Amino acid sequence: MQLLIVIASIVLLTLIVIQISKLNELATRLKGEEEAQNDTNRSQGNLLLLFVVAFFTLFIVSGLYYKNYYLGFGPHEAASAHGKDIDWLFWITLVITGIVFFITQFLLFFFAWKFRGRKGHKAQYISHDSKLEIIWTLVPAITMTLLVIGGMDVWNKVMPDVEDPSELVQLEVTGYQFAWDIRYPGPDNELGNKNFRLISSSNPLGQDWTDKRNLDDFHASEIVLPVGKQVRVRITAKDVLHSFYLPQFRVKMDAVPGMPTYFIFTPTKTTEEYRKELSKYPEYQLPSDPEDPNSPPLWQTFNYELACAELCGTGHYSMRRIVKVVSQEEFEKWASEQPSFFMSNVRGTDEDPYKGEYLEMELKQHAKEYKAQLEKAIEAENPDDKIVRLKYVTFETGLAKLSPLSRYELDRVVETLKEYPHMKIEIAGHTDNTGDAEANLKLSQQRAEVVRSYLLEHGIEPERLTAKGYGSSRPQASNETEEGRQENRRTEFKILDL
Ligand SMILES: [Cu+2]
Repeated sequence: MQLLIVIASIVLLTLIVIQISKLNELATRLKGEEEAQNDTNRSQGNLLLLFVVAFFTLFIVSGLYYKNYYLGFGPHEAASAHGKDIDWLFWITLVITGIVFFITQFLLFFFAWKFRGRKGHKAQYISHDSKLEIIWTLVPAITMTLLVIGGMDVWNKVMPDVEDPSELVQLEVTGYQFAWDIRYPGPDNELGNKNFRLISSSNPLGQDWTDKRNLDDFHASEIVLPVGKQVRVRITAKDVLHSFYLPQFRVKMDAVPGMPTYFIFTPTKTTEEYRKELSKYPEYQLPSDPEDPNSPPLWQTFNYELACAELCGTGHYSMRRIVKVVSQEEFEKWASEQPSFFMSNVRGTDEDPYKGEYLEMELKQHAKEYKAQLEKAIEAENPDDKIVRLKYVTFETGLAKLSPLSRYELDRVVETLKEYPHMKIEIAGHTDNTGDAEANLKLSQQRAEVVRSYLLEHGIEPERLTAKGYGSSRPQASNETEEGRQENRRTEFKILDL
């Protein structure tokens, strides 16, 4: 239907033009050729003059009308440290080219009017003028040079050499059709190596798990940044060219497959501060949903955003992500809550190269748990609370044989007993209620003895250690569920004397 209307309009317009030209021909024949030509020239000249005046007026009026939507104006002052320099560069370029634009456009239309064809006026031709040539080559060349030098200066602020990248907040973004993968380096602040050959459905970025720096890296669904801190963004792509664009921070960089790029910037305004600034302008008091007058105003729903500035395919529009700028404390809290990709997706699977051994961060975590229990047990008044559970001491199924990884936890006990030379403990073995009670009792006694032997071998005096098996007589949880039974199969020690 729409196409039909367009075609019909074009046909009609053509007919009108043909009719008018026929009319003109008729008028010319009536009036005499020369006079008619003069009339046309005058009216055409006047129309051109009118056009340039209307054009400039609308140009200026619309510019003023929409000023609070522009980047670099009103509420949209740059939200990054270097952004002011970029805005300044834009402004100075706009002013210089703007002046030239106004003068040349005005003269173009003015001359068309002034030198229109008139009776008794003849055209003059200047075929060559070296002086003019020199002037219009030199002036733009000098202006361009000055602008480029200014631009280089700003460029160097966005691409500085950083000697110690660990001082920076780092993150990596990988563009693909049609989304971004966002990776943070985790507590070690170092991004681990990647290899495209390792990319799989369970390893979307191809992280090399043998590089230990990868183990604490986490993937995020949005970009969160602390205010006032230098941020270094590493930018890559998996398939085609994308472009990482953060308009409010005045940073934009192409994401090139196979060739990581980066930039550095410092956010200077939190999301909340930006919203507050917007709330001062009537344009942002309007409801965010035009259909619903009760929806929150635009300023309240504002978010910094990441867009892809490369037309990378049909789903290009969906490459939008929210960017949040928060205080340093909020950032640290958020970062500490993000689970490592390796630990939550790869640990314990066939792709885990550390299967059957503890990672350094796990050992740290286990030591922390042990220490917290020990402190509590030492301070406890009630003798029944003076118990430390040896969570990471395990046995082979049905046997009184320590699993190899148990030594870490047992070494902690050795250390404790050396630190408190008068401490006496009772090592207690417990089982769940599956199987024969008698056998359970025996097994738990044997297991407690095995732990005792380990401690003896490591130089602890025998009179400080007793071993006792309780079988299934002291469950800590219900024996109905697997989790409960697991909870009940345990080894602990009780502090008898300090
Ligand atoms: Cu894209």
